[in-house]
Amino acid sequence: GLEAIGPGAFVLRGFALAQSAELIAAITELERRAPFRHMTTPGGFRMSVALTNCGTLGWTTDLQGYRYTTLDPQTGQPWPDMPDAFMGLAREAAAAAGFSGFVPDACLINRYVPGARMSLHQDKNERDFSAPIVSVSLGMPAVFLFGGHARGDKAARIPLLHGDAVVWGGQDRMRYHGVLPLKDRPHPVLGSQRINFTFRKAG
Ligand code: MD3
Ligand code: FE
Repeated sequence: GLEAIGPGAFVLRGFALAQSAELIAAITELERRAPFRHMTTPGGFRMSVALTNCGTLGWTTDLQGYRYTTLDPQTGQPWPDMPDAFMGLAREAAAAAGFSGFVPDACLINRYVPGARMSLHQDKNERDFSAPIVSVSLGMPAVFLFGGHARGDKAARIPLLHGDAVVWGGQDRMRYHGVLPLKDRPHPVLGSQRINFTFRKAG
């Protein structure tokens, strides 16, 4: 089912369920080469979410700002290649929501533990805002905040569960969004964590 949450934003419930075991196995391999780490925001705060990346470009933050890099600043090595299965899943989700031809070059992987959150923000470090963004959630449930085009606009609360995919494009691409602090509702496979994949065309 395709659930519209905005004119260009769609939840695809359970879209990634059939591939969840494969995704989880791939993370184990990816984090060997690019471990999850807590980055620092330009304002000097440690993010409660731990992250890593795969694909040509990886999203990073430090005191100097937010940006995409081809090298992992922690290892000096290129970010791991994006597995074909990730690319396929992102392309299929985008196409199902009406965005055919999506070719992501960046996959940010966020890891939340109980209490971790993401405050309201816009994604604006990408070169081309005409491409959609695809996100896939695994593990513990989260409450996603879907706001408007101003930080103070009222935000809708959207539960995101293991296996759900969301596609955001068009006039919804620049909306403020965030994630409420995670509750501890352990998942049978992933335990007390939530993993979120965010696929973007960044370059
Ligand atoms: C809605 N991550 O890493 S992904 C992020 O669940 C981020 O980890 C969240 O926001 C997470 O930047 C949500 C989904 C997402 C990404 C981009 C959006 C939602 C969006 C752009 C516009 C509106
Ligand atoms: Fe975001």
